[in-house]
Amino acid sequence: MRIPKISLAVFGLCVAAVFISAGCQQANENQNTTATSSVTPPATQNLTLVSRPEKIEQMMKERGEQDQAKPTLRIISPAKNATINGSTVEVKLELTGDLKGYKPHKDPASGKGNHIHVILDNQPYEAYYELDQPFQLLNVSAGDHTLRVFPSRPWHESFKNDGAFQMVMFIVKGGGDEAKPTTTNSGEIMASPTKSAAKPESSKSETTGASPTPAREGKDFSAIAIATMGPIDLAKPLLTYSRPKGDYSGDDADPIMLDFWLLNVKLRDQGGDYRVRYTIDGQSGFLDKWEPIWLTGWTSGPHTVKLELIDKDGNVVENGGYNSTARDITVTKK
Ligand SMILES: [Cu+2]
Repeated sequence: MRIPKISLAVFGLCVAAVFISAGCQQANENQNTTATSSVTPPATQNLTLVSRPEKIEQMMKERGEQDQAKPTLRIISPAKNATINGSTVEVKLELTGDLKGYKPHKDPASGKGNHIHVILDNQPYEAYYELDQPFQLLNVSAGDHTLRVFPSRPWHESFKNDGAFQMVMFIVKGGGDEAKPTTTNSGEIMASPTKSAAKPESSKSETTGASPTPAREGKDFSAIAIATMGPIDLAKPLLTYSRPKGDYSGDDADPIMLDFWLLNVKLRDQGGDYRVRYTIDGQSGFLDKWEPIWLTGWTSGPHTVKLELIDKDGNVVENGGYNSTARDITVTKK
């Protein structure tokens, strides 16, 4: 079967690795590749790699130098290995480094702006926009936790310079009601109940502005995820899933960006052995460059996106279970 565009089925083949590693933006124009049948039934969805969207290129120009910034974060609270009594965890961050005008802030009119991605354990991130205002995690469950933070742009692409990413582990004594979700002080859900309870209704993510009710963001399989998670080894390779997450509609649904953070990892294009495997609705491809990709051609409805850090032997790199992360997203086409 001849197909004019790169399909997800093709991503699963080794040829995909060659042109993706060579730079997907340039290479995908003239690639006609023969797809063979696989175990998975043919997907009606035909995802194609596209270059950085023009509207983002335009935003970058308007932002001046700030996309060349090297923001560095420090987690002031919770302190490293802190023991917190009660279920409220205060998150305090200090942003320094070569900022070139980069400042987290949500524009009230557009609902967008620079922000920090804050990840509790291996849950989808929540956005922290105003660093001088409190950001609290409420109803955090008892036990060991990990907090990861890194600066992001209005279109959710992370800064990838040294020092941008920070992580601490902390312990909660006492803890909250495990039948209720962990939320931020503004009501966004950070983690679903670890004991079964009613699922909150899906709503808008911060992509589309302020949401009156907490966003679901695919956080309802956290009980399973937490059960299999171990401690992170800070010296070992670590992949942090960032995007996509939540609900996408209209212009935001085409294309959709995949983005992630790598710690202690060199991918192939930097002379390393590692690769990032992405699997969308069961169909896989490999990334050999640490940069976001944009995929177009999503069908309306729910999708599962998994990102995994893969070693030279093709295995997921073990680090507390954190190097294989799946998220449910929902796409609503116009
Ligand atoms: Cu974001």
